[in-house]
Amino acid sequence: MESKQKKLKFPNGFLWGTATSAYQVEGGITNDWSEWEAKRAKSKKFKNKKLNPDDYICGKACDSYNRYEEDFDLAKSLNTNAVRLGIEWARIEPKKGVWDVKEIKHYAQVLAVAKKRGLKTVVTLWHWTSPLWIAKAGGWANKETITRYLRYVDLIVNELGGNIDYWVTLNEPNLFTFFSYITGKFPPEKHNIFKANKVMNNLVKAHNNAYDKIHEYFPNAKAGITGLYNYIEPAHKWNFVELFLAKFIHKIWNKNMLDKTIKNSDFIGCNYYFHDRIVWYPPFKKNLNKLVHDKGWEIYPEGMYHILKFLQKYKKPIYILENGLADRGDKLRKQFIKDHLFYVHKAIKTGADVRGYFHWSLLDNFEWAEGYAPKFGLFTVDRKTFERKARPSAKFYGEICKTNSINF
Ligand code: GCO
Repeated sequence: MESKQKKLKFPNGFLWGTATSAYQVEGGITNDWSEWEAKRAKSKKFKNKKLNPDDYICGKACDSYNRYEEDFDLAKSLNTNAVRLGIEWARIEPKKGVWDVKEIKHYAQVLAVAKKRGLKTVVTLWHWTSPLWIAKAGGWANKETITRYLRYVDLIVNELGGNIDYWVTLNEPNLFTFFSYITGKFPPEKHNIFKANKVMNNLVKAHNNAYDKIHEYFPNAKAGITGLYNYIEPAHKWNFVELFLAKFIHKIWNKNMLDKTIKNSDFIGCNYYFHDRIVWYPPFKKNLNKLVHDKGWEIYPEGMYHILKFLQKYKKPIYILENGLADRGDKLRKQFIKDHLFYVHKAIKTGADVRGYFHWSLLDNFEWAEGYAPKFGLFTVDRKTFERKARPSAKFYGEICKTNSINF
């Protein structure tokens, strides 16, 4: 068997990293989500389910606000050369027009420490959460939020820009809009397609303007959005209704935002998690689910290849800024990483300009509405002591990063 193994090399200078977001790991943040979680925990529906509120309230998260040095050391121990992390707007501007100097200094320190460790920094400026005052004023449905966001971006550019290598203006605008304004799973729990459309348009404008702002100060900056790209296909290739539906959903989900922002993007950030096999009858998605992880999502590495081939058409460098799975027992993670990277490599070999892979996530963290149950981390985090421990797959990923290759 051994002798049949092939070494698949990645391009020189490929970025290997891990990804987190501010709210999911830092702890101690007051924003629209923290308020929503507190309210939800008191609701009848929640109480009836007899769930433990502590599992659904972000609270101290992984305490990365205080433990970022340790976290960068963990990232380094995996031989990564880059790290994706977030800045929390609610910390920087807790009240309208009031900049928190202490927090700005904090992030300056965080970024300086990452750079000192030799890590390229990929920084997300907005990862779904907003300061309370923004949410109270209507959030992203209010076009004023664009101006306010741009003021925040302006501040970050001025104060922290020197240590930001890659700018991610927005994380997954598509999923945010869908869950917050259509299905109502996320705050502000709206079900309004018109509002959703407005929100999407405002996010597009916010990105396009933020891009210009970043480049005003740093003409050579690399800025983009990271989107959630699903591999969408008809369940039966000969079924025209399914074919049409799959195309339609692909257009709305994967294409629309990209088409409106690609001119103002130095790269495409790609988060890949999902395969959607479309059937013509509701609920429209019917996957074969031969292999699923703890969250019940299908593991479909081949979809990575199809998505990268789709993104290739936009002729921009691509960075995979998220890919991962919930796997408490760490039974599937190694194979998951290896298989997905096989398809990343295949896409590169056939012309896709993929320049980096960031595994979601460095740590077990707060998985939004699902709380702390899903375990996405290469490292576990003790919920009481915050002690971090490597899962076996961490070492495996570390070898890949070290050798810039996978054995297949
Ligand atoms: C997303 C978010 C992350 C999630 C991760 C796992 O892609 O949904 O960017 O915050 O935690 O994807 O679901």
